[in-house]
Amino acid sequence: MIKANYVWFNGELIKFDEAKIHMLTHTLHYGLGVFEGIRCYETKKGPAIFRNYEHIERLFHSAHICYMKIPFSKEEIRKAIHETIKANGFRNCYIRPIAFYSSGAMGLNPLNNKVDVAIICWEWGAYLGEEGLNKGIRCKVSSFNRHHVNVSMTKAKVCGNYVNSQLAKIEALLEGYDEALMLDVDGYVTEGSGENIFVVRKGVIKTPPATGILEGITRDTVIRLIKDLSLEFKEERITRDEVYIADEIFLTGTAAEITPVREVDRRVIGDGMPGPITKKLQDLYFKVVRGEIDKYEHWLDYVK
Ligand code: PPE
Repeated sequence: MIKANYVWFNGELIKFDEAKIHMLTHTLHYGLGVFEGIRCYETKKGPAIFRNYEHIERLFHSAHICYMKIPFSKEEIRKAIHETIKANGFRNCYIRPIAFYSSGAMGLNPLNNKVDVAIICWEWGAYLGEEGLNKGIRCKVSSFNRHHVNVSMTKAKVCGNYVNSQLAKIEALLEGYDEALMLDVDGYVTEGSGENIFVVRKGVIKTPPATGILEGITRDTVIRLIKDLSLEFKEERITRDEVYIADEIFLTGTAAEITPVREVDRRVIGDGMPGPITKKLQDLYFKVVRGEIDKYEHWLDYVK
């Protein structure tokens, strides 16, 4: 059970146990809500929110794509995130801002309903398990395709988009895997149910272009780190068979951080253990988010 003391709701902090919404909440029925997932890490200068500005920017872009007007400014949301973390006394936590249509009219036009905004924080450990983070996870290519770019808006982090992710995730889990890999409608590799994907082959690191996937902020961070390390990098379409013969694979996401993949569809990847490039990027990523490298300190928003 997730536990916190306070959540932020429409401009004020309210007790976690008293944070309740109406049964006719429009987004509950139809899924047009937008959200973010952000992490705050303990650093030597206190807790810091990683790439908070970029996450808030994406929240507003998601809303814009969905014709939704968030009734707060970006700066108000940023301050609210700080307040929520402080009110709960968290040092390391996951932050979930969500904007959704509240009750009013039912039916498929949400525009006359009020937009509610909530920010919930909780302590969330390794998304795909400690063991997964250290030793790698097992993935299954999903029987569900990722969204066609003109069916769902994949650059928007929309609640309803996650039905597709959940079907893939459930299928993978029921079949004994840890995570799903999703192909687009043309059969190219896109992303995991809640993570972007990188493959390493013959020393070259590749990730699919940001069409038809969520433009991950961790993906962007990792690309920056790859470039700063002068490693060879390409953004290009990846096929399913290329995944099978990759030397290394890893998934990236705010929740998943950098999680190695050791097996896909019963094909062992590389030596079946996290490879050297994956480990190097993972170590560096954890140093960056914990404020251990000055060069990347500009990505931290210290909780004040
Ligand atoms: N693709 C998808 C579909 C996705 O949901 C995420 C984040 C990413 C890529 C990576 O994006 P970013 O976090 O900006 O690097 N998934 C979030 C939801 C996890 C959940 O289960 O809830 C997350 O990692 O916060």
